[in-house]
Formats: sequence, structure tokens, C-alpha cells
Amino acid sequence: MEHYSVVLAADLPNPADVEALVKRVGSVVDGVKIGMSTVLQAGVGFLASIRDAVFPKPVLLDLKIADIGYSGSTGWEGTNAKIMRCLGDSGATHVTVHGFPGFVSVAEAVAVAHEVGISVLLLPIMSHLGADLFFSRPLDGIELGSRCREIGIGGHVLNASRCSSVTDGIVILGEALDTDGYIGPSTNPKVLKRMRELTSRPIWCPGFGRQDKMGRDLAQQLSDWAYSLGPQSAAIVGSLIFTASDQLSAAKQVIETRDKIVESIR
Ligand code: 3DU
Repeated sequence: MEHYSVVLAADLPNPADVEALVKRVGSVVDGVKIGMSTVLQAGVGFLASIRDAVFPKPVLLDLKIADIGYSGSTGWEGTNAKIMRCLGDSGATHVTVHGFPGFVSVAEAVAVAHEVGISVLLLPIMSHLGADLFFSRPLDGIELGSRCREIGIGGHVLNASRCSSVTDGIVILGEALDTDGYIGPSTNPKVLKRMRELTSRPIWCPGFGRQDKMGRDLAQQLSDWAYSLGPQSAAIVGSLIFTASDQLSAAKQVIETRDKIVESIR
């Protein structure tokens, strides 16, 4: 992943339009995110054409996987493993996984994703209004540590003493289970800074434009994102680009704004 990447969320309702959008702006952005509604309609096979269109840039498949992990006699046998095994060689380079289902679910998702050559981005919170209601609840580090040791997953490297919320706990778990990075809310710079205290891994951030609740223009949002996270970061931008009458110009404008901010940091 490039430092301070800009990733297009190609969220148009019709897969043919998604493909046309990616072909139109794929050379300008640093990566592409494909949503679940697109693969539900077009099938996993659709991802190969997206990967070809932007190769070697990353293709994030945003499934937000949140099912069970189950360790049986043949290894990982839960639903997360079955989903991941459908994605090997699909063209997806990254997939999103929820952290709230806990240790075994995340451990299975990360282990099987790595077996099939895909990177996992773990969600410890989300960017939309009200996402903090559950994710920001207090979580005691002592409880997190003892539950990890009890289950026998991640306990040996878990930095539980730093945990004070559910979001912290999911990041600390992700670190222990070797996730490849995280999804963080660009709508909440305070949370981004906290996540950066807990991990040096890449953090990819949706929430630009329509989801902002702080009255910031795009330059201010990108500046807050870049200063909060540093180079190991990606801005995921969707509707701001694909609803524009000239999508290519809109994408170029996001990139130019990003470049000016990154230049000012150096
Ligand atoms: O708001 P936008 O149009 O820029 O799209 C944001 C995309 O990122 C969209 O696909 C949404 O499903 C995804 N996303 C979030 O917005 C927030 C999250 O916490 C995780 C993913």
C-alpha cells in the first residue's frame, strides 16, 4: 500500500457501472474498495476484472465478515473460514472483518485469510452517526487479558493493560492475532489518534464528505486524517467521487488535496 493512499469506494448500485467507474478513475486513485452488494449481484468472479483494471493496486472487498470461528479436528472449520476460502485467487487483496465477535472469530478469519493469500482489515468501530454507542463502551483490560488466556488465543502477546474501551480491546486483539491493518473512522479524529497509539499497522478510513459531522471541508478532513495517523494510512472516498458530474475530475481533486497536505507534513 502507498503511504497516505486514496482508495475509491466504488459503491454504485449496478455492477456494470461499478466496473465503468473503476476503469474511468482507477489510474488516478491508489486502490479500490468493492462492496457486498456488488458481489451479491455479480458474483466473486467479478473481482478479477477489477483487479486487472487497477493492477497492482489493492482491491479491498468490504464484506465486514462477522461469523463464527470453530477449531475442529481438521483445523479451522467455522463459517469465517468457509467465507475466506471462497476468496482465494478471487482478485481481492484485502477483506474487512469485524472485531466484536471476539477472539476465535478473528483468529479464524486472519489465519485462513493468510492461508489463501488475503490481508485482513479489522473493524474496531465504524464511522457513521451513533457507531460509538456500543463500540465506545468501557472494557476492562484485566477482563480482556483473563478471557484471552482462558480461551488460549493471543494471551501471550496481548497488551491488555492499555485497554479502556471495546474499540481499544479490538485493536489490542488484532495486534495479538496479527491482523494486517484496521478500518478507522475519519469522522472521529480522536479515535484515530487513540488507534494510532495502539498500532503501527495501516489504518484505512472511510467517512469523508457526506458522513462528516464536524462541519469540515475535504481539505480539513484529509488534514485531520493525515496528521492523526501518519503515512501508514488510506482515505476511503466514495460518494464524493462517484456522485460528481465529472468523476475523473473529482478523483483528481481529492488526490491533489491529499498531495498538498502530505507535502505540508514533510
Ligand atoms: O460515505 P462514502 O460514500 O464515502 O462511502 C464510504 C464507504 O465506506 C461505504 O462503502 C461504506 O459502506 C464503507 N464504510 C463506512 O462508511 C464506514 C465504516 O466504518 C466502514 C465502511
